[in-house]
Amino acid sequence: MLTLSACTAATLAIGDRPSSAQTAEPRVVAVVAQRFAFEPSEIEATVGERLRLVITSADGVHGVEIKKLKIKREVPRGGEAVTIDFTATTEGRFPILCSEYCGNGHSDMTGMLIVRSAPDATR
Ligand SMILES: [Cu+2]
Repeated sequence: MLTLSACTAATLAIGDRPSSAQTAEPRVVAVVAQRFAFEPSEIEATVGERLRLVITSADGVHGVEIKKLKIKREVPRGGEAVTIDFTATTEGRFPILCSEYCGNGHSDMTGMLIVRSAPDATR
């Protein structure tokens, strides 16, 4: 009887330990779109990392487009958040564009997603 309860306790202790590596939530990056910039304008990630962009507009309608990742979403006026989940699978630099015409500076409204290779130390 004593042996059994000790064993159960040990099992529970291991089970309670969070396995952060496998069940990690995506890293949340809050992005504000406004005429005529994204803030932050650069988003850094490592290959394999899950990201959740939570994008709000500080003024009118904007859009978020990352062509190479086939991401294109409208960001409505009024501050309603648009959530985009994705995994950074490829190393490189991915331009972020505003996909909704928002005024004279629209074409200057760009950002950059920078995906770096994962350091060996984390493997
Ligand atoms: Cu815009």
